[in-house]
Order: sequence, then structure tokens, then C-alpha cells
Amino acid sequence: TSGGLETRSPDKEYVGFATLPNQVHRKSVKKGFDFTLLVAGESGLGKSTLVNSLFLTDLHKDRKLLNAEERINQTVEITKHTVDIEEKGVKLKLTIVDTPGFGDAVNNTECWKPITDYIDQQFEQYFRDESGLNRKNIQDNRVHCCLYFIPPFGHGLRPVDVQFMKALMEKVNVVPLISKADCLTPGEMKKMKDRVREETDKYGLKVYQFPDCDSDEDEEFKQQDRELKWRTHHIAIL
Ligand SMILES: Nc1nc2c(ncn2[C@@H]2O[C@H](COP(=O)(O)OP(=O)(O)O)[C@@H](O)[C@H]2O)c(=O)[nH]1
Ligand SMILES: [Mg+2]
Repeated sequence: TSGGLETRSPDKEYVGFATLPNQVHRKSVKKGFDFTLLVAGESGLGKSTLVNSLFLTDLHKDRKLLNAEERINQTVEITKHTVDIEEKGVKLKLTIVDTPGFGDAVNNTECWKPITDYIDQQFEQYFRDESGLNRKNIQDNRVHCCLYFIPPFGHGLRPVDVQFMKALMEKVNVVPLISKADCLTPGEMKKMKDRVREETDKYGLKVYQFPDCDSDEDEEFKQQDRELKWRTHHIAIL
């Protein structure tokens, strides 16, 4: 790699106690980062479509009409997709975990269980690896963030949404989002967002708070940031 960091004089910048933050920084940049994102929510809300579009698969498939059997390509098990990204010499191994949606079963009690179990297993694996002998090359498969899909047509959160997020929020950063946001007018969208925000407060749901961008960032950047939060792909982040 030939990132900017590597070109600095190593002896000066990375020797000595005071440079510990630099050393740690350099080491992680060299090794690269692992980031794992999990998508969850009811079936049919567009989770797999989002994952596919992130990986640019399916996008340019020729548009022949699919028969019913081909069209319903439901996710039946937890599936991992991984891609290695490199930007300016910094490596990122991005893993996206697609999960089967709930809602198909007659009984949705504890429908989050397979997902919380999966998250726990990754924690346990990491803990085992860290306590093991070969600690140098541990792959971090822990789930760092969960996108939770909320249906666009409804009056805010359903009991199952509240319970689902409650089960996840102590284990992982939860980012709730309104799916298929393209189906709503800006007015409807605002109403829905306000409602969901109100309810996340009311039920004490801890959801990930995006850091506010610095007040000294220029106006163009801030506008871009606002737009990104407002509508990314066809989903709307709260
Ligand atoms: N209007 C709209 N439809 C979508 C969007 N994303 C996915 N869909 C459609 O919703 C259906 C279910 O999508 P899928 O990705 O399988 O949902 P999953 O069960 O959550 O994985 C498919 O027919 C998609 O074409 C979106 O952003 N907007
Ligand atoms: Mg799916």
C-alpha cells in the first residue's frame, strides 16, 4: 500500500511512548478494518434488494418478466456477503448479513431469536479467538450495526418492531429506517418519521444517534449530510 501514512518517516512518528496513539493508528490502518452490517425486519420490505444494490448485483440483469416462482426469492437463512474495499490505502472488509424476514410464521413470538443468537455467537467466537494463542490474525465477525426496516404503510411502530429493537439494542447499534420510502410523499414521510421518533422515545428504544456534523463544516457538506440522512437509496433513515 502507498497510503499517505506510510510515506512519513517512521522513526520520527512512531517511536516512543508519546506516539502510542500513532502506533495504534498505523497498525490498524495497515491491518485494515472489519465492518459488519446486518439487515433485519419483516419479509418483503426490501432488505435483500438493498444488499444486492450495495453489491451491484442483480442491478443490470436483463429485465425479462420473471414467473412467480423465480420472483419470490425469499431469504430463508442468514446469509453473509463480503467485499474487500480499499480507499487511499486503507482496507475495509465489509460484510453484510442478510436475514430471513419475520412475518411468514403464524406465530411471531421471539422472531428476533435467530438474529440475537447469531449476534451472540459472533461475540463468543471473537472472545474465544482473543483468548486463544493465535491472536494476531483474528477476523472480527461481530455485528457492528443493524439496519432495522420499518414498513412504510402503518402508523408508526408495531409491537413487534418495538420488541425486536428492544431485543437488539443492548447488543448492537440499531439504525431504524423506513423502507420503500419512494412510496411516500415528503409530507407522509415527515409524519411517519415524527411518529417513529416519538415512539422510540416513548418506549425507551436506544437507537443509534448519528453524530451531528461539525458546526464549522461548510454549508455544502452540511446540506449533503442532511440529504443523505433524508433519503439514501429508497430507504429513509430517521
Ligand atoms: N417501492 C419499492 N419496492 C422495493 C424496494 N426495495 C425492494 N422492493 C420490492 O419489494 C419486494 C421485496 O423485496 P426483498 O428485497 O425480497 O425484501 P426482503 O424480504 O426484505 O428481503 C420486491 O418485489 C422488491 O422489488 C424499494 O426501495 N421501493
Ligand atoms: Mg430477503
